[in-house]
Amino acid sequence: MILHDRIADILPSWRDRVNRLVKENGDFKVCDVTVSQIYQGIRGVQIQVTDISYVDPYEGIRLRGYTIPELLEKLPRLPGCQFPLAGGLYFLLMTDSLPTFEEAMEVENEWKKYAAIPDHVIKMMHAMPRNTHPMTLFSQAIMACQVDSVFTRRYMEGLPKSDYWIPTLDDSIQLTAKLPALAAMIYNWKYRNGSVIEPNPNLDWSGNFAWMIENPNSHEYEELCRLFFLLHSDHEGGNVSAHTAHLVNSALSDIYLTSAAAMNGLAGPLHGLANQECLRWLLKVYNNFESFPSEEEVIDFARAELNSGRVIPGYGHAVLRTTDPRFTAQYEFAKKYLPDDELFRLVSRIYDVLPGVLKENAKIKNPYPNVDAINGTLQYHYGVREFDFYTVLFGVSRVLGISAHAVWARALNKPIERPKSLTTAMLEERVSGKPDTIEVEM
Ligand code: CMX
Repeated sequence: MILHDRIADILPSWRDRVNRLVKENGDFKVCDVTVSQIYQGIRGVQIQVTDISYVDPYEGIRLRGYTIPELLEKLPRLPGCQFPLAGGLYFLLMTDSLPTFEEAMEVENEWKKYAAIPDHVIKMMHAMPRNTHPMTLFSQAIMACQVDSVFTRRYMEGLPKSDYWIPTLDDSIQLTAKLPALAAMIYNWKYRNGSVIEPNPNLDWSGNFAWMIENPNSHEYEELCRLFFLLHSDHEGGNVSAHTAHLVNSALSDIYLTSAAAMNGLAGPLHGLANQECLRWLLKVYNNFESFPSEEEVIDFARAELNSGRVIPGYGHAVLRTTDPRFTAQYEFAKKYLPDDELFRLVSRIYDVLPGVLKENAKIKNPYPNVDAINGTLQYHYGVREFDFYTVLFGVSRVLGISAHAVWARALNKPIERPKSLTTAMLEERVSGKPDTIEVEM
C-alpha cells in the first residue's frame, strides 16, 4: 500500500541520520536530572525522541511540523466538508508529508476493508457487566482484536528486525480501521438499544462514528468528529498514554497490546478522564445560578472553588503556557455552529474572566484553558451526554498518533526501554558527596 511505499522510500535517509547522530555525538549530554525531578514524575527530563509531534509551551502542538490552524487549512477534505479527512492526517503522521486528496482517500479506502468488528469482540462485550466503564470495554475490545495481529504472527515466523515496521504498520491500519466501530458498539450497548451498526461505505472514517451512533444532527456532528479526531491524535511523546505506548511497544508488544496499554493510561483521571470532569464542573457552575451568571458571579464562584482547595478542570497544563490551540479550534467551531448554546456561552464567559482569577495565584503556571475546557460542551450539544464515554472518543483519536510513534520506533530499531532505578539510601549517599559507583553499560 501507498503508506508502506512512502515509508520505505524515506527510511534509509532517516536511518542514516539517526545512526550518524548517535555515532558522532553519543557522549553529548542532553540534560541533567535533579532529585526533585526524580521525585516529581521525571517532569521535564528530556529522555525521548519523536518526530511525529512536538508541543511548544507558547504555541501548542505541531503535528509533523504543522500547527493546528495549518493542518485545518492544508489537509485534504471531502467536497462540502469543512474539516479534513482522518486518512490524510494518518498519512501525514506516518510519512512526514502532506497527502493529496487521492492519497488521503487511499488510506480511507484501506481502512474500509478492515472496519468490521469480529463477532467474538461483540460477544465478549456482551459478557461484561453493564456497569463496566466504557474505557475498560474499549481497552478490552482492542485486546480482543489482538488475535489477528500480523506482527505477532510474522515475528514468530522469524521476520528480520529491519522489517518489523511493516507488520506494525499493517496492524496499525487494521486496528485503526475498527476504532470508530468499536467505540460506536460500546456506546450503543451502554446507552442505546445495543445495535451494532455497519459502517456506511459512503462516509469517511470520522463521519462514520456519527452514523454508527445514529446521531440525528448527522452533518454537523460528522464535522465535529472530523475536528475532534484530528485535534486529539497526538501530543508529543511524554504524556501518559504516549509514554506508556512507547514503553510497551519497546518490548516488541504489537500495536494491539501497545494501544490497549495506552488506553489504560488514558483512562486515568489526571489524563484522558479529565474531560468528563470539565463538563461536570461547567454544569455545576450553570446550575448554581438561577439565571445566566454575570462576569462578577463567575469570578466569585471560581475564587470560592479555589479557596476551598479544588482545582478548576479545563484550566492549566503541564507543558502549555498559553491557550491550547485545540481549545481555540473547538471554540471557533462552537461560534459557528452553536453560538447560542447556553453552555457554550458559559464556556465563553469563563474564558473571559478565569485566566485573570488564576493569575492571582502565582504557583499556577498556566492560567489558560486546555482542550478539555470545551470538549464535553460540544459533545453535550449534539446529544452525546454520557460523560464517561468522552475518553473513548479521545482514545479513538489518540491511537492514530501512538501507532505512528510505534511504526517509526520499529523502523528506526529503537531498543527496549530500561531506565535505572535507585534506592532512597543511594540518593542520600549521593547528595552527601559519596561518589556514584553505579556502572551503566552502554
Ligand atoms: N485549578 C487550581 N489549581 C491549579 C490549576 C487549576 N486549574 N492548575 C494548576 N493548579 C495548581 C496545581 O494543583 C499545583 O498546586 P500544588 O502545588 O498545590 O500541587 C500548582 O497550581 C502548580 O501547578 P502547575 O505546575 O501549574 O501545573 P501542573 O503541571 O502541576 O498540573 C494540570 C497540570 C493540568 C494537572 C493542572 O493544571 C490541573 O490540575 N488542571 C485541572 C485539571 C485539567 O484540566 N486537566 C486536563 C489536562 C489536559 C491534558 O493533560 O491534556
